[in-house]
Amino acid sequence: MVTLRQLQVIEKETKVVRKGNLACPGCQLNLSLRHALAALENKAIVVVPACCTSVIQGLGDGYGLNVPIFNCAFASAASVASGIARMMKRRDPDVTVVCWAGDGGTADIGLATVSGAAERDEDIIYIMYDNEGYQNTGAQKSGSTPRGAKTTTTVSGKPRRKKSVARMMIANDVAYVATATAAYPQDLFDKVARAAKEFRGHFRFIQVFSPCPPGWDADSRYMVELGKLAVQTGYWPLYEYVNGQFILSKNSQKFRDPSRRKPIEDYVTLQGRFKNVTPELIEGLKHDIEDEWKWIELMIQKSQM
Ligand SMILES: Cc1ncc(C[n+]2csc(CCOP(=O)(O)OP(=O)(O)O)c2C)c(N)n1
Ligand code: SF4
Ligand SMILES: [Mg+2]
Repeated sequence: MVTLRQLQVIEKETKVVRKGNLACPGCQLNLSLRHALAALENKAIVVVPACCTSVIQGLGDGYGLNVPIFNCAFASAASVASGIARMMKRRDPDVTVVCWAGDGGTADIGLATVSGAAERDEDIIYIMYDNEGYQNTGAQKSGSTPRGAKTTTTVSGKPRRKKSVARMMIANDVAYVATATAAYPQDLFDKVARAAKEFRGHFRFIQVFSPCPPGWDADSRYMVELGKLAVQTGYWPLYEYVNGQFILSKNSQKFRDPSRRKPIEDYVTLQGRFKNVTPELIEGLKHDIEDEWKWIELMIQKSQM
């Protein structure tokens, strides 16, 4: 695993994400971008549909990100990235083509093209940063919003569970699938580096949990803590799916034992989006976490067969 010191040096050298860009204070998408793109050694082309990243990148020639960026319409992102990857294979095969899209752009609006690119095994890394809502347009619900969370379109709390795109990708049996979060930067960096180096030539999917202060009605000072609590409560398990094998990541291993998980209340009480929602919804959220871990146990068992 990369050390924190090494990561700091790499980020300083690559300078992929510039300081003073347009991200809100505490934005974990901004940190996710920094740690993930640093792993690509300035050899990436990034395809970005409409989302907060297209604001962070800046206007005109861009000043927030130091990478070539192609902005495209929402639903086309994975197709556009596929086309660029096929062209780059001839022109400069060292370049990694990344599709960097939000959860709304991935779980909902762009799902058809993501699914198509996965099935065709296109040579791209698809990174879905997951801030659990359409945050750029004022915190509407997305398919990836969790049960219980209030958004401007679910004012009493979302009544249904979060859609898992990572699980859909595993069901598609793509070469590399992982979950990550900026709160564990070394793990995030290593997963992107691994996807880029070991699985070049194939479709790779990484879902990066990215807390968002305004969208979650939470204080920016708690953002890294929320990323850690998401892992420590079992809400956001970190894993990889590699060549058909499911691997629970080091930072999530001890939470296989439910008694070692922190209570979900520690996580939800730091966020206004879960305030004053019914106890049934919070119970439902706990049930969703248990259900996710039952699936993880099945995946581990299957991998050991
Ligand atoms: C086809 C289309 N529909 C709607 C919009 C308006 N729009 C721009 S950004 C955005 C939110 C995107 O949400 P997500 O993909 O989760 O990214 P986030 O804003 O959370 O970073 C929406 C709905 C658009 N630009 N194009
Ligand atoms: S709205 Fe959320 S995701 Fe978007 S820039 Fe602000 S903190 Fe980041
Ligand atoms: Mg979003």
